[in-house]
Amino acid sequence: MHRLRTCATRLRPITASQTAQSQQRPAAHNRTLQPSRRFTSPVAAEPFLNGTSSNYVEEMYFAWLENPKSVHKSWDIFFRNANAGAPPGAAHMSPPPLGTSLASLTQAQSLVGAQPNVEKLVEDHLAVQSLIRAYQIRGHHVAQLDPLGIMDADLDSSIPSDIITSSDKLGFYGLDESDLDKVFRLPTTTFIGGDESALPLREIIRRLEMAYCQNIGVEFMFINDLDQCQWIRQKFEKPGIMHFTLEEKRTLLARMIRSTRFEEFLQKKWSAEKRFGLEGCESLIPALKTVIDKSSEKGVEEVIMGMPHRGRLNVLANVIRKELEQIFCQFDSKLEAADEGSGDVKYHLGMYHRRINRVTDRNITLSLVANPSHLEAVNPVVQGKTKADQFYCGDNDGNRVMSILMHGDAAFAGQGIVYETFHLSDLPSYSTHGTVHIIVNNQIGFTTDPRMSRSSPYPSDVARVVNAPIFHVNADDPEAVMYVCNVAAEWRATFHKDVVVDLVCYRRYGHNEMDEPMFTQPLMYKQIKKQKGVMQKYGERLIAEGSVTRQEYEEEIAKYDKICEEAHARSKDEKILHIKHWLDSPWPGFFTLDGQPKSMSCPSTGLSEEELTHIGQVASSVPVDDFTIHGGLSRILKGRGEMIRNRTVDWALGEYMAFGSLLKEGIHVRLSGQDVERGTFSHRHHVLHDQNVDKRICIPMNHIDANQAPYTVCNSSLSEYGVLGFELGFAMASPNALVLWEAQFGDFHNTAQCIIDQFICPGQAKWVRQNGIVLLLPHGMEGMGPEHSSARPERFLQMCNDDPDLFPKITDDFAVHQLHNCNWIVVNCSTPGNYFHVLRRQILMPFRKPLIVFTPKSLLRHPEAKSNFDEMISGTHFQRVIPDAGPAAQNPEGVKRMIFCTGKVYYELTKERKTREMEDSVAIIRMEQLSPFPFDLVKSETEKYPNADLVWCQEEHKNQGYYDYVKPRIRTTIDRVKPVWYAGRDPAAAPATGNKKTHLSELNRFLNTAFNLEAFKEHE
Ligand SMILES: Cc1ncc(C[n+]2csc(CCOP(=O)(O)OP(=O)(O)O)c2C)c(N)n1
Ligand SMILES: [Mg+2]
Repeated sequence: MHRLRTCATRLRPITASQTAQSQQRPAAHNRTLQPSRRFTSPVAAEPFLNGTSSNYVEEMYFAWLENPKSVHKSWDIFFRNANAGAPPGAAHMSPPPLGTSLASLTQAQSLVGAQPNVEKLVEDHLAVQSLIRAYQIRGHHVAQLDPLGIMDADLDSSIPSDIITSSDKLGFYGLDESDLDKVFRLPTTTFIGGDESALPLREIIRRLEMAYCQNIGVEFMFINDLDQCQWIRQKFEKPGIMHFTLEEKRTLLARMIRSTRFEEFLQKKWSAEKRFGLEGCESLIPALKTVIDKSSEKGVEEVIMGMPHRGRLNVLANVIRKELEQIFCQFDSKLEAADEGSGDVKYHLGMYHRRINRVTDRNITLSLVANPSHLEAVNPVVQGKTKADQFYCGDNDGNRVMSILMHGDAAFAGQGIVYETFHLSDLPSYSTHGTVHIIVNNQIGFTTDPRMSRSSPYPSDVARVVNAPIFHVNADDPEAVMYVCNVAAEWRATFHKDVVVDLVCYRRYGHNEMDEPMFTQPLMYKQIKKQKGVMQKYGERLIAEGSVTRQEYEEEIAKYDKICEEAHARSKDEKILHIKHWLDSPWPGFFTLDGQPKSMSCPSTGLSEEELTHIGQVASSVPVDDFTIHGGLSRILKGRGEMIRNRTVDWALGEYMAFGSLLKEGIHVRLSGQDVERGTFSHRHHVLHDQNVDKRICIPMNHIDANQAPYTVCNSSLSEYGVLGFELGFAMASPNALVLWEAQFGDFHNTAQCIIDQFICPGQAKWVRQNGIVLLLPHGMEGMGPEHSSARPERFLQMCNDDPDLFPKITDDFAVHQLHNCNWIVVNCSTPGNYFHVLRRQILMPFRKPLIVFTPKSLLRHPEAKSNFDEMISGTHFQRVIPDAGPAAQNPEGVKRMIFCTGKVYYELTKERKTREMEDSVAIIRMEQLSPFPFDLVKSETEKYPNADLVWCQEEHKNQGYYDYVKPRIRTTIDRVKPVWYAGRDPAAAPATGNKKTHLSELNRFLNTAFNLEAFKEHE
């Protein structure tokens, strides 16, 4: 309706003869054109000049303005009537429905002169335009997508009423069989005419069917961009567009042969092994290769892929070109692993390979990212790695590096991470400038029918949220598959946006080869048993059309079978599995040739006084001219300046010093997460906003040194699973970057639990791949209630691999060795200086480990939580344990109690100790690094105070926090000669009380216990 009015008003002002009165008429009357035909379908209920046809009418109108003879006479009359002041509802009148009064008919006739057929002509043209549009929107619903011919890919067997499947359906448009041979002018929103601007209706319908209702179903009309829609239309509508050269057909057949015979070879040799075969979707291999060939032709040099189990071995063999013997030897159970790693090769390990693309003769690097069995979890990781590779090679538009993601139909529809990843696709700091998605849509998920596993018509509907075009294709038509894959790659190269290829196929066997599919899908599998394989069908088709001879076809098969046999023979010689050959992201130059760290020491993480001062000055200034910052921020920067002059730092400055110095040393720093630019707690302010100029920003961190590495700080979408996965992928690409993800509050990390459990914690053990990602998790009991209190230290600590019962051998380089052997590092720093050191250590260490940091909230502004430059200058280090430095340490023999603690509670403890005047009798020792556990330092501390009992104090509840982790380790350290008493909150289900008063009384209670030297006497 809105479009109609716009169109009608546009028609009017151009008319010179128009009267003022007629210009005002639209407001006075309801001038909407009413359709006089009545249909039941909602589409038909649209008015005559709806959004669909107004383009066409406008086009006609402008042509008529230039030359009234250039348009059909009917349009000439229509526009003359409109310009003469006929209201839009009357300039053209449709033939009246039955029962309309003669009077209205007479009125209509008087407006158009004595040419009643003209109205029919106009109406018929509009009807044809609607019909064309109906095919563009809904043609895919009737496309022949299912190779088995039993399912409807959209889960709906009904045929849209505006798609012409028989001539009686023409009535929907007010047309009939007699109109089929009439010639109609084609609107500019279609390309079916080729060089013709008009076609007979019969031919129009035929061409629409060819374009939209064969083995390809194109879903794109939801895209809001006209150019993009036009681009797709011309790719599918132009007559004869799906033409392949002989060479292309033969290559396609050869690829189909490799894909098919590879699976058959495995089936023959290892019939009792699970391999999640690709049978039923062998087209995946030529599909992928087509996307890669076309992208390589367009300039892409690196493709990063992520995929699930199905067809993985085939992709490794035939797309990435992993040596076949390396794959076959995985089936040998006697194989030994030469290096660490759980040998989780076949379905999970990644791969990296650089080779020449034979079609384009250009170099191409292909990698497949290692993935857990958690379906779709790898998606954001692939995107992050792709973004990093683009970033490091200065590929700002994704012209050189791209990603391809493969999916199963059930997982794509069911897993929320798919949606989260799509939502990163167009964000400046997360976009990889278009991903090609390929769904292996075998119309089943394990044993579940799609009608029970998704509520959307297609598995691909989630992609519509980002306006990605979706090409459904019958995977038993290899040429159609190749065609859409070419278009998908071209789409990405042209628009740098995501695109989906939905390969509608079937699964010849069960979920794996051991599984009986007939239990649950009897009819489907009866049909599958009858189904001829796609290689055979395509081979026969090419033989029939004379593109290959039968002999050539058979020779090609024999050739590949021989390659497999020979590789199999060679694979028997492989005795040792080098998991390191299965790395998706090698870090050249970072390790020795045997993959070991180049040293086993970590230099000082301190900085010179000048560097500290310089970075501090940048942090407290606005390094660009004419930039107005907020008054509140001016005060903050002034305060920072003051601190720097006093040689001190607070939390934000400590972080600044770490980031700034690493940047200066050429290390890229990337901080990502929700609202990280300012900081959730408004303490960071890494991005300054000009208060007078919209969107003008300044990032002082990028003004530290002329030769510094760039700093990326980016507010993320409101996602944890997606964004953490992305940053993990980013960190995977290079060891020379500090990549940090900050949770808004630490408790939100559990939304990304899958990334933590499946990738971060065990990544190195499973996939021999190190990763130095940093998680910043705001944590602490501030009386704010159960939400936002706990980052769940207990969970991270429970997953640490250090043995609680074994006291390790203490050597000079114990601390580095321990770091080298751990699966991740968990710290809770109590000072900005120590936070600064631990961040710098992350990069100065000769290897990479994930770092989990419980970060404070109230300490961000705590007057005592400051560090002096002396704690940060050259020669200083991260302190794993901060011993007591007060009166207790001066006279350790007299100390009655040692309190071990970590993080913020330290400040509550020291305050209480002071109030109680117990500084001589109680030593408070901070454990800054919880894991790997500082056995050596805990030992020396406990030995220092021989007469003291030993308490672990935490503000968290007893079943949470650190107690369960530290207690057995402290006991092991002291040979179990003393108990480790507990002072803290009682066990609880929720992480914190919601009542401020209860919070404080709990605090008082446990501080009481901590300082009551008699508290544990009765238990002794
Ligand atoms: C997150 C997650 N949940 C459940 C599973 C168990 N699972 C493995 S395969 C599978 C079915 C997958 O179906 P689909 O995505 O259609 O892939 P297909 O096996 O059909 O190729 C399921 C449920 C899993 N691997 N990951
Ligand atoms: Mg499936």
